[in-house]
Amino acid sequence: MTTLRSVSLIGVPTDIGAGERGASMGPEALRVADLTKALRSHGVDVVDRGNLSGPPNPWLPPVDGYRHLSEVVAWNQVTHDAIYAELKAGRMPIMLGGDHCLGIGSVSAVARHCRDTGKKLRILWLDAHADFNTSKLTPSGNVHGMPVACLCGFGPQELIEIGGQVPAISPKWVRQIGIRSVDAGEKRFVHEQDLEVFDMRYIDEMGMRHTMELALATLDANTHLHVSFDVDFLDPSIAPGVGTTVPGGPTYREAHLCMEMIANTGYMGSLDIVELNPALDLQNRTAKVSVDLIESLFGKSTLMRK
Ligand code: 5AB
Ligand code: MN
Ligand code: MN
Ligand code: MN
Repeated sequence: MTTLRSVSLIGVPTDIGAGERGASMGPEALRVADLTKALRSHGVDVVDRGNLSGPPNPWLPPVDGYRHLSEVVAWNQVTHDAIYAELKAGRMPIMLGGDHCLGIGSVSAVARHCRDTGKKLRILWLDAHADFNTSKLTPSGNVHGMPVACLCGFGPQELIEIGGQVPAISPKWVRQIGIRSVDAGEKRFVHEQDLEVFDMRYIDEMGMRHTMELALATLDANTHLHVSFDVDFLDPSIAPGVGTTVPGGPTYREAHLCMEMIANTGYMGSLDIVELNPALDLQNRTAKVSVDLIESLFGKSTLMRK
């Protein structure tokens, strides 16, 4: 396995792009659920860099299709800078969100690092939602519903240029898994841009194993694999602590297999854990299940595997 075994945890305590308050407490909930200890138990060298800081959430209505745009830009800028610095230092960044608008800063930093090093980028977007809205399409104005579109160059200039090149990524590099809630206009745009989506219908029919085989196909030793794990990917029965629950998500077993198959590639180079909302959780259950799944991402398995 070539997975980097030196990890830096970066907390980004904000809910600036969300439609519900509370994701700002996500980083601390993951720490309370003993993320560092869990990773160390798998031989990972872990440094917790603490939390980034940025503007408070003014909790205002959207303006021209975006809620809190200038604050969203500020948080994503510091996120980009921190993640880019870790990658440059040869460490694997794990971003502890925070809401999913932070995927803009995180993935644009990873894309920049891939340009620097001549690596191919593959992004796994584990989510109930496609996060492919624009200011014209969004039903909410919440930027956590827009990061994939922004990364592909569809969004406000100050947000799409954070990684230094527009677009930061191509839709061809993205595989979305677990999708089961896409808005009407967003749906058309997903098709127009030809995003590769393994929705729940696909997973129901073909199974998680086949889904992951396809999502992880054509990777090679020169690939940087980024995993953007929106905790609402999981079925709400095992992950109630999220602001935007959608029934009918992957079960505990399916999610485990998904993570194990990612681990087996050995190519994961960066990870986001986002949208965990402790204010809606039950005794930190969602943080605990997230830590459990992250352990699988780092190679936890019952038996030795060939
Ligand atoms: B998440 C919705 N599509 O745009 C919108 O949790 C929800 O990062 C977005 O995936 C959910 O407001 C964003 C209705
Ligand atoms: Mn999301
Ligand atoms: Mn989501
Ligand atoms: Mn959400």
